[in-house]
Amino acid sequence: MQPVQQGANQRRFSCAQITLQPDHRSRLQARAQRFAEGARGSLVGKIEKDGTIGAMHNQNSSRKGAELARAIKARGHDLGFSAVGIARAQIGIAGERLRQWLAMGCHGSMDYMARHADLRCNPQALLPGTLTVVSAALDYKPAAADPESVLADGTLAYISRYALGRDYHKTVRQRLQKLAGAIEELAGPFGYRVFSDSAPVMEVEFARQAGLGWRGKHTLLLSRQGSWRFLGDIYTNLPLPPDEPTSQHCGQCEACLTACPTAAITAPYRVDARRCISYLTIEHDGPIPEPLRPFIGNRIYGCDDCQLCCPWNRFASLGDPDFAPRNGLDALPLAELFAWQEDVFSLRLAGSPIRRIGHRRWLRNIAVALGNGPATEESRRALALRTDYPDTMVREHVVWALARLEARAKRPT
Ligand code: B12
Ligand code: SF4
Ligand code: SF4
Repeated sequence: MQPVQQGANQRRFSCAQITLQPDHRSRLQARAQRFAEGARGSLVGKIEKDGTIGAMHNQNSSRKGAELARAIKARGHDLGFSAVGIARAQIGIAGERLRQWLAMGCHGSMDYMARHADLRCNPQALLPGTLTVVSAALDYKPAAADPESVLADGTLAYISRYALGRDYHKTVRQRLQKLAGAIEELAGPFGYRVFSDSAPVMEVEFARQAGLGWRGKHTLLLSRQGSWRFLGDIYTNLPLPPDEPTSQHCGQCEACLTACPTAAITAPYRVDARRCISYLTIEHDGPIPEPLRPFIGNRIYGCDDCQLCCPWNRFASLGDPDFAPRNGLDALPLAELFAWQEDVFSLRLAGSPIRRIGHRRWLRNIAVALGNGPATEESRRALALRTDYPDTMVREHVVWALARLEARAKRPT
């Protein structure tokens, strides 16, 4: 959900390496290999000339690799990750599918998805020497107001479950950094970099390959413990043995396709971001297309409908306490949130992922939700106070919302 950011939390591989020439790259790969071999005796892994990863050779190395992998998973669980698995740093057919998705324009205005497609498809281009991906999941289901009740009350704001508490980018990466530290204790110095929605990495695909779950028809990673999980990865030069992917358990179910308010899941395993409320309210910077506005309801930041309806989420556990709702964000009146001035917005949402969208998109989204809600005096008054707001886009949404409320008020009951 984020444009590329080069994190500072990498060791031994510097950001500059991303643009290195091939001869430098091969020297680095050789160095990465020496790290891996030196640190763990006879463990061996090899990047072939075409970028594919060679198999590990001797039995001794397989046994040591398996022991290390087990220890990494145990440390991951100690750190609060609900699942940790290992994948080879190769994305396979997912690369082709990503390109098809881009060719269809499904990324909308998320230019970074197209710009960094090559890096996303090729872990070794993002971080030379990468052999293995340690994929981890952190649960976020919060103890919050009942989502269905909030969605059904047009005077309240619905905020995605994932955004009610602390910004997960920070939590997940900090946790992965600790896991990397634990791996260093186990294996000695090694090359790595941690990511969680912070760079062009195919996080769902690696989680799937690493056996953390299967891909739901809504495209998210799904497991027997549901999908309320953030994902993160450690790219590493350690040649660890990959896990087996799990089998698919969506069966004949298509509940998420039916539940999606804007029909954004245009086929199983395909989300057209241009129609997705998550994209429209978070990623997209311009006006929200008018035909889609009525379907947004009171969702002012992201959307959970394709997960709320998923039968597997009945088995989800409560998530990490970092993601517990802050400032009552799970059920606040729209009119109250719409009245926040920019300084209040910044203050109340410090440390929240919501702050990333800025005050302007916040007002745009709430205007749409007020326009979709009941035509109360309170909502009309709240909108009327913003009719001379300096930003044209916000004003246009306010005018649209007032017209909707006017039309609704006139309609015979
Ligand atoms: C771009 C993006 C978005 C975009 C596009 C979503 C999308 N489905 O592509 C938008 C803004 C819409 C979005 C929304 C959300 N996102 Co988002 N998003 C990302 C991001 C940055 C990249 C995803 C990506 O690569 N998309 C490109 C397309 C091509 O990939 P894809 O849809 O997954 O398509 C693949 C498959 O469908 C497959 N495929 C195609 N055909 C077929 C056929 C078969 C048979 C099979 C098996 C597979 C298959 O091929 C494609 C390539 O592998 C990731 C973080 C990351 N770096 O990976 C987070 C991420 C996927 N998002 C996440 C979350 C939480 C969400 C939301 C739930 C947030 C919210 N509540 O509002 C929604 C859910 C919407 C949805 N149903 O996807 C989490 C998901 C965690 C999980 N359990 O999987 C991630 C992993 C972030 C994180 N670090 O935790 N997101
Ligand atoms: S997040 Fe909402 S709009 Fe996007 S695909 Fe899921 S249900 Fe549809
Ligand atoms: S709602 Fe059904 S089809 Fe969609 S992800 Fe869940 S189990 Fe799969």
